[in-house]
Amino acid sequence: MTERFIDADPYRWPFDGDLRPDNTALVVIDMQTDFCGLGGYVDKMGYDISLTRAPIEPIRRVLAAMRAGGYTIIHTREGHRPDLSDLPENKRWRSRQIGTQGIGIGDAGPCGRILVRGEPGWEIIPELAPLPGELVIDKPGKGSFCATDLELVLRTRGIRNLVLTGITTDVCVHTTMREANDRGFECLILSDCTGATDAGNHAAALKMVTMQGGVFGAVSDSVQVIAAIGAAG
Ligand code: C5J
Repeated sequence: MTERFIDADPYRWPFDGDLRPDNTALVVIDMQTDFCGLGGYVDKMGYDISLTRAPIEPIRRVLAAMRAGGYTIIHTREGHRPDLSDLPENKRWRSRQIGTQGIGIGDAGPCGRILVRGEPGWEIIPELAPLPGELVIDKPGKGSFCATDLELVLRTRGIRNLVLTGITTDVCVHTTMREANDRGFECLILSDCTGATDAGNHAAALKMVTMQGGVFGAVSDSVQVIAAIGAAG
């Protein structure tokens, strides 16, 4: 095996240098209007969407490079069935406590019903739209493995390494990274390809990964990934 590594903290990733297009996937988490667009859920809660928009351009570059390299690309979307049968009552209640009073997940907002499948706000932003044939995982929760077929898809394709990008660093990206790590996947999170609703939470979430020799994997960025696998677009 020819070893290939990406410079990362706290170790060169992946741990054994077994980085190939057929065992590695790029996961782009929840780059939906509801999390980074004007009038979407994060905007409606009163958070600064420039923080969740910051990763768009770096993700676009990594996406282009990994598409060109023949890597598997996986997009995720957080959202609920229109009848809200998969929306836990406590999740809905909590979402109504912040921002425009009384309006939360499942309710009508400027981008349609918040985090409801098929609504404009739930769509992936056009800049990062999936190409035909790319995998899209719809998930009702924060983690990408809970109540989805993501693990089955990864095991079926022989994918072992996951490069994690998207929003938000401290919520859906971190939950997914932890779920993946516990299932034995080798994970890399990219600092400039992720963003949170709070800059301190973003930094803390990245730091957590680096503890204990890389307790959930390793941290790198778009420049290092593109340097290791080759640029495109
Ligand atoms: C949140 C997400 N923050 N995609 N969702 O509710 O991180």
